[in-house]
Amino acid sequence: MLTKDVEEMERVKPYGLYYWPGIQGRGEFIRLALEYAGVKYVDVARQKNKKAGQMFAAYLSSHSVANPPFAPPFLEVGDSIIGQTAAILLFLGDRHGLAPRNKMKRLWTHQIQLTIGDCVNEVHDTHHPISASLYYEDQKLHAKRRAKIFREERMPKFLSWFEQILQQNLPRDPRLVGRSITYADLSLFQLVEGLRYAFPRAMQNAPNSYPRLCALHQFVAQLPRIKAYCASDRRIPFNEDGIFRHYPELDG
Ligand SMILES: N[C@@H](CCC(=O)N[C@@H](CS)C(=O)NCC(=O)O)C(=O)O
Repeated sequence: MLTKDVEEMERVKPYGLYYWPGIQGRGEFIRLALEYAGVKYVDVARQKNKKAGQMFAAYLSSHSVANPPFAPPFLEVGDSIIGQTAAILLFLGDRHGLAPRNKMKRLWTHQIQLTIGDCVNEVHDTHHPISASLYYEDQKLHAKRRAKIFREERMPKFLSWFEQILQQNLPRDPRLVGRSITYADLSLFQLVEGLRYAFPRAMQNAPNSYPRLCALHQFVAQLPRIKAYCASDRRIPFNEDGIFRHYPELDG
């Protein structure tokens, strides 16, 4: 699609974000980017009208939709639909100054986002290690085992990598790529928020172990638009239906 076409569509209708209405989940990475960019959007499934729910279902099941998304979140841009969190952010980053102009740096930002997504998948699997279609109660034993390995091996591996790339980019300012804020910084903020909610004990020592990561979290939390968003009722509180769930038995 030509940039001019996208601009024209945005003028006519705001972005439509499609995501489950009761949780932050993966939709939150998109909400944070839209909120920080100050872009108009409709959180479609949270609108109190029947049509919104019907449209959500239609996009996921209709054979008449071109490029149908496999799963939410997906973003409606004019007559087009973009699925996959990292692809949506790639699009928004380019369109709203949330990514570097340099092609290789844009690709690097995308790689970081994909790695954040990998970590999010592993967080999800701590409470649903066998299948997302089974209740947590039916996979509690495996969840305990999986969560221990996540807390002790995987989480430190991911967080050390983020700490290292923050140090390599700018030793003083907490930014992942270049000097300006990118969507990856916003997403990393959300990952830290989620990990602190889900694993407060395991994250207790994070400020000592990952000082740059925690500085980035603090820095993003203080950005006026993010601060205002987090204090608003547009921000859904963490809960035990989402990806980041606090089950004390999984926190060691
Ligand atoms: N890789 C996709 C994952 C999408 C995904 O797993 N979405 C969840 C909600 S967070 C879902 O509803 N999945 C339904 C399914 O996989 O059948 C992304 O990052 O957007």
